[in-house]
Amino acid sequence: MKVAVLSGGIGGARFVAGLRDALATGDQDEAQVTVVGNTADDIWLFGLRVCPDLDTVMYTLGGGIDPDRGWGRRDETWHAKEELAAYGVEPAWFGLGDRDLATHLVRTQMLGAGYPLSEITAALCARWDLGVTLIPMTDDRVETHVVIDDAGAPDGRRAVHFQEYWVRLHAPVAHAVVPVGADKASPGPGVLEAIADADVLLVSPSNPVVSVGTILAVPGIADAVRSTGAAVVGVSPIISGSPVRGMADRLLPAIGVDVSAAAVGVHYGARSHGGLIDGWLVDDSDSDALPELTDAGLLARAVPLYLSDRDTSRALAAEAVELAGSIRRNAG
Ligand code: FO1
Repeated sequence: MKVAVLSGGIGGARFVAGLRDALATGDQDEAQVTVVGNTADDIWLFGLRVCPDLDTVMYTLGGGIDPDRGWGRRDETWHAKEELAAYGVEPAWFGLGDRDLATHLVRTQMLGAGYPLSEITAALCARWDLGVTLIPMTDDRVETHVVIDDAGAPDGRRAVHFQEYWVRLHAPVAHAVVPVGADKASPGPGVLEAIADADVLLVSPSNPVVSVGTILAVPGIADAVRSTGAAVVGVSPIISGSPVRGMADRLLPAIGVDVSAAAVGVHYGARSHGGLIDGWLVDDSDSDALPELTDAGLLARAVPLYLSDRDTSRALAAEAVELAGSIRRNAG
């Protein structure tokens, strides 16, 4: 069985880890999982190219992630960061650990040698033995910028890079989210094929605006999702009106979507109504949303959605695969 997943960082990575566990214990033939990773969070820091969502998936699946932070490396030290701060070099607000720096040094060196991000990602992942294939959504530059209030600016607003918005500014009110460069980007190698050839396409519980939204903003990818023969199942990133983690509650209003499991499902839309998904999983606590989702043409189920550990991640992934299976059976 071929499974493709659209994933951002922490939540998506944990979901994919659960999926790998769920498929390993199932009686399916050897399942192949391809993760299309968001690259719009990527940033140049100290001359190094940092790809937070790709690295979070790579470290999480490879066992190198710091389990408490959910990002960066376990057993990390921060000597380089301390030395940079001692030199007064900015930005001091982004935590680059010593082990993590090696990843960015390899990536930057390979970029300088002319390798595309897709080949660099494959080279980095070879060390980690993920059990899934991780490919960037595009090899081209796409960077999410967020428009926020700025009393000092002429029109009272300014755009900041997503990492500054999230890590330094702690997600203030957002007026717009702009994936800079998306309109000129092409899907990365293997992306359209992974989506088209999949039996199951899963939209992970990542941020619908700056993770899934940015993947879908790369021209061609949303159309590939609409036309794939796969059963497409999404997992709500919102439980009882709040994001499981991160800042989706700050960014959804910027695109006019309410902060609820139902609103995000309707935002993605049922493929039978011209949208992007067939099935939608919400948390048990949001089961009152099921009628609205059904009316919108979605095959919706309420299941335990909170990813607290490997068992809950595996159980959630198994529910998503099961719903996809029933969609495929119904489709005949
Ligand atoms: N998130 C933080 O809240 N603070 C940090 O200092 C930080 C550093 C960092 C370094 C490498 C990396 O791969 C991720 C890092 N993140 C940090 C998380 C990152 O901002 C998010 O994972 C994504 O960009 C949003 O999902």
